[in-house]
Amino acid sequence: MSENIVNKWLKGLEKTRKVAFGRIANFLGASEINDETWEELEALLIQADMGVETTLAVVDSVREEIHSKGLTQNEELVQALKQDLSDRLDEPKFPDFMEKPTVIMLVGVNGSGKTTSAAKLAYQYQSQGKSVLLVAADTYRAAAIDQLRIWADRVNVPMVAGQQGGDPGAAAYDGITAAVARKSDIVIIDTAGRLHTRYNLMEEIKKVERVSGKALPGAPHATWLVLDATTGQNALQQAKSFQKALKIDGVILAKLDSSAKGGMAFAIKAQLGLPIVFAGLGEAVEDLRIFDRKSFVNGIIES
Ligand SMILES: Nc1nc2c(ncn2[C@@H]2O[C@H](COP(=O)(O)OP(=O)(O)O)[C@@H](O)[C@H]2O)c(=O)[nH]1
Ligand SMILES: [Mg+2]
Repeated sequence: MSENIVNKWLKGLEKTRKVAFGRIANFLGASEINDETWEELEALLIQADMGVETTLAVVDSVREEIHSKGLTQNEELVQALKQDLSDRLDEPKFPDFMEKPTVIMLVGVNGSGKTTSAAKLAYQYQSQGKSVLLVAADTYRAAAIDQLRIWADRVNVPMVAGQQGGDPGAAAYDGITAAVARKSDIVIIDTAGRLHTRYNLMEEIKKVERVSGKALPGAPHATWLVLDATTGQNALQQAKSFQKALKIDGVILAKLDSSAKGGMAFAIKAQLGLPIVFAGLGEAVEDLRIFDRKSFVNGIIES
């Protein structure tokens, strides 16, 4: 992996490392391994928004590893912890699809990072030599359509937008139909995160999902939930309600660079059973990266 990418992860995870996990390396480096070590480790992992269940499992398994191997050096503890944490996350894999066009739908609450991530994804797939079409299905606010248009122009990708105030399902339908006609490889649908009070967000998004399948059987081929990493454990509650309504295939963890709560990555896997496909490590278009567990763990724990 190039030094540039390693640095991006280190920089992007600076807050999580400094506020939470960094202190783990510090106190491990300073003390003998004893009962207090485990209690302190437990407290720090919970503060890092890892979730209680995952924290207890991590502490138990690292303690077991240390005892069974008779490890006494703190450096060995750090390595055992890193290995355990890494094993709890999925192997990185660029999400490639066979279907043409492949329809990817992004969902999530308002402000989580959907529109920005849609543009960054367009950039990623385009960099892989794929032709991409962006669809603005957040039709409730003119500003939402304009925001995606600015990004589409910036990454030089065509965009299909619904009518402002129109039906988001119709926007998805038109977008997919246009992509079929243009022989695009990838369609990325940006959806709304908050709707006018008389609509129900989940019902509306379910409709976008259903209508996509009418435009192209099998679509959407992937539905990714965009979560704001700064919201920590709260994001998991949101995720559960999206999972109840839709078939979610993975998570885009946006704003990791603004967050000190990166520990939630472990809770996403453990509590939701979802892989993290991409991570947002900054605001620039190239700052969306495949979620790489090794870089992630090295980024949160200094050694
Ligand atoms: N630092 C940082 N900011 C992000 C990231 N992703 C999104 N944002 C910012 O979060 C805000 C909301 O993003 P937006 O895409 O409009 O969210 P949406 O309402 O879900 O569409 C914007 O100001 C984005 O620039 C990220 O990975 N890092
Ligand atoms: Mg948006």
